[in-house]
Amino acid sequence: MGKLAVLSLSVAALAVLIGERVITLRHLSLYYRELTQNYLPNCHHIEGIECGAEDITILENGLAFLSTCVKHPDLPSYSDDPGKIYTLNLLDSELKIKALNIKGDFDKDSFNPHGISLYTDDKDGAIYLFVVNHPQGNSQVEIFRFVEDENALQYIKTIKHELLHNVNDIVAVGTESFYATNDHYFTNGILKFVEPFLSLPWCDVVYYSPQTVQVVAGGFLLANGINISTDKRHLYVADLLKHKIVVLKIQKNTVLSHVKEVDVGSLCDNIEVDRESGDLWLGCHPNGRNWLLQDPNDPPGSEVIRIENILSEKPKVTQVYADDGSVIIASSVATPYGGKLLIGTVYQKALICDLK
Ligand SMILES: [Ca+2]
Ligand SMILES: [Ca+2]
Repeated sequence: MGKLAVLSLSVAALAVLIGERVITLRHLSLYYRELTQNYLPNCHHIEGIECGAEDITILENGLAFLSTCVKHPDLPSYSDDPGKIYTLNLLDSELKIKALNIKGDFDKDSFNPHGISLYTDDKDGAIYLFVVNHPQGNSQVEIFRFVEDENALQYIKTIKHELLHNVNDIVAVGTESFYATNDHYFTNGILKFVEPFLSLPWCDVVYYSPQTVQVVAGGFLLANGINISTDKRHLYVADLLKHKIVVLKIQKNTVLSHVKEVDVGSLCDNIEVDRESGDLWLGCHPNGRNWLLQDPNDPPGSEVIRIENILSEKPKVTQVYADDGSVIIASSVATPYGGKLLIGTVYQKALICDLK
């Protein structure tokens, strides 16, 4: 075969590959999905949140913790300040955020908080906040103890490990142990782009304890939010690009079995679990086109999805809220408390609404 023929065949094969990839990626990113507004009553922005509250979680007593101002080179940033953790008392009608003062030998200037998880120690009632942190673009997990009467966090320790290379979210299961999602396999910038381009299902879930660190689940296209059932027997993992919530049964800390996957029809980010009903609440990105283009005149929208009876044969998946980005951009978490719904975003505002 002549050189020209080989070249022509190679170009044709590459064109077919790229064409196939473009079609697949448009499907995975919900590129053409149109959103119909679905509003809740009495929605207000939370005053003082202007650069995102990527993850939010709430204590039983109504005190919400907000992880704010995460920065990533591919995302808009509305502030040059380092990230902060705020509390918000949902039982207080003023709804004023308060920054948590961090005590101890901790570098606040490079704090870049992402996913968070609270853990209450049954032995002494101490409350721990686990925070995914990306100082200088790295990935590590910080453990703090919450000092309620000072509205402060006492820094305890930083956990770094080669398996915790692209951590997005965590769920704490002990005072020093947790499950974490990695949202990429590669750490190199170009390979990080190639990975979703080729739809490589290489993201995983890692279990960490001081004694054991290991990958306990894999095969995710983009593992994002993670949380645990109220009886602590099941893990829920959002595979954002598969539009699914994956349910895993915890046999032992390091042995998980795959139970099922529930379709959500959206690019879901963090997962919160209602401690009374066990329902899952998901902050989702309804359309990847707007997410990729980041056009200020047509910004990414927001969507909140609830899953009831996830372990039953017929889980009920309901869209609770949807907005085209005119009220709130790029929702990443939603969590209910006392008839209200608190919605956080990756890099913009936070919203509170009545659920009825
Ligand atoms: Ca979380
Ligand atoms: Ca997330």
